[in-house]
Amino acid sequence: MTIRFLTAGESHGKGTIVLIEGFPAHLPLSTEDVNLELSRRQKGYGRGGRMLIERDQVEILSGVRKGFTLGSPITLFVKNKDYDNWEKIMSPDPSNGNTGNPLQRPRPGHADLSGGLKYNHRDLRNILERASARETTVRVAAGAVAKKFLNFFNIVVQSHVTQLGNVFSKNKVSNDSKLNFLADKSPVRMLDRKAEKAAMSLIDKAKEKGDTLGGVFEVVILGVPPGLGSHVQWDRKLDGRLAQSLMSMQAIKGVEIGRGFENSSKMGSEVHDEISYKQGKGFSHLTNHAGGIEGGMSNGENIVVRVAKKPISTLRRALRSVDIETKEAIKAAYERSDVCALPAASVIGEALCAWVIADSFLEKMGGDFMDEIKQRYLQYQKHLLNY
Ligand code: EPS
Repeated sequence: MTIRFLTAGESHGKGTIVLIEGFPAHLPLSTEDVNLELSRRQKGYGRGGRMLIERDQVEILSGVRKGFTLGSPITLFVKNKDYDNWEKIMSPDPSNGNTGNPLQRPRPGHADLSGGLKYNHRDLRNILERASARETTVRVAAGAVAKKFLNFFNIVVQSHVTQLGNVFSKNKVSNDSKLNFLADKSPVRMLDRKAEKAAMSLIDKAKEKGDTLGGVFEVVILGVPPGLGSHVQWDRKLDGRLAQSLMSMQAIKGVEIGRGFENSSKMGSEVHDEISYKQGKGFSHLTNHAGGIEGGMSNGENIVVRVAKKPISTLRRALRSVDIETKEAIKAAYERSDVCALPAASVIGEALCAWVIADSFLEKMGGDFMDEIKQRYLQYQKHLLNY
């Protein structure tokens, strides 16, 4: 690991913050670069009342001077506008109002009960505030920095939704550099217009019923050189690192690289990507069923990762639960929620993948400032052609 980040913040607290460490110097970086990604995360059909309140904007607190990174830790802060409505309940200062009614009815599928048991909290708000997907705001901010870095080396991270509930997008995308341009135009990040319409009407139906939806999104990364990650040790494998990062996103229950699950029912001869060579271009594969990763290393093809998100666990038509104080069977708590946040998850997935690729790229190339890294990358590209 050459770069790392930590986030902090509660969903209805003052804001969320990310501390980024190890990023090289002389990378051009502006608040606009980050805000662009933050606004992409806020879009999507099926969001609830909260997104009408928030207008996420980053404040760069450290590590950037006059538009360039310094090589020192970068801190990015995003204010929660909703804090104004929650200040009394969430304030760190005990003399500034009381905590409101304790939340005692854990939601099935959320962190409420497990967290309450683990940390011995009797007000489950103390768990849900941090478990909330609001935290992904600053993961996307960190991802925006990684994306800016990768763009320097013509590595582009994009995504689209392939399935929402039981609606499947028929578009097969692997190497379209306009993928994000097209997906950004769709309220559900789908490229198949028929499926998009069906998905939106499914969201309407779920909303009417007080229910929620999940689905699958796909991240496609173009321009990754072979040799990122390593076969030699378990925690250096690129597929493992991508899966860990994506699985750490709220509500994610499945990750596959390439056609991971589909391939498992096929013969080896149908699955493995045959190798070819062209003078002046080097090695490549005739297909990309492996999703650009073999032996824990990028193989030079596009990296394709699919991610399954479960339906949101806060339901207006609440599910059965138990009051943690009275032990009575009772319906779970409900304040407000999104019906579907899959399009946002797709943008978050891009950010997480961008981070892992930037980390493994820096690990391979080394260097503390952009020109140094660029020189090393040029050298590596020469090596790949001469191999
Ligand atoms: C979330 C619950 C909702 C979502 C939130 C994640 O927030 P609230 O409880 O304030 O209505 O809107 O997502 C965001 C705030 C966001 O920025 O994405 C949850 O429980 O995970």
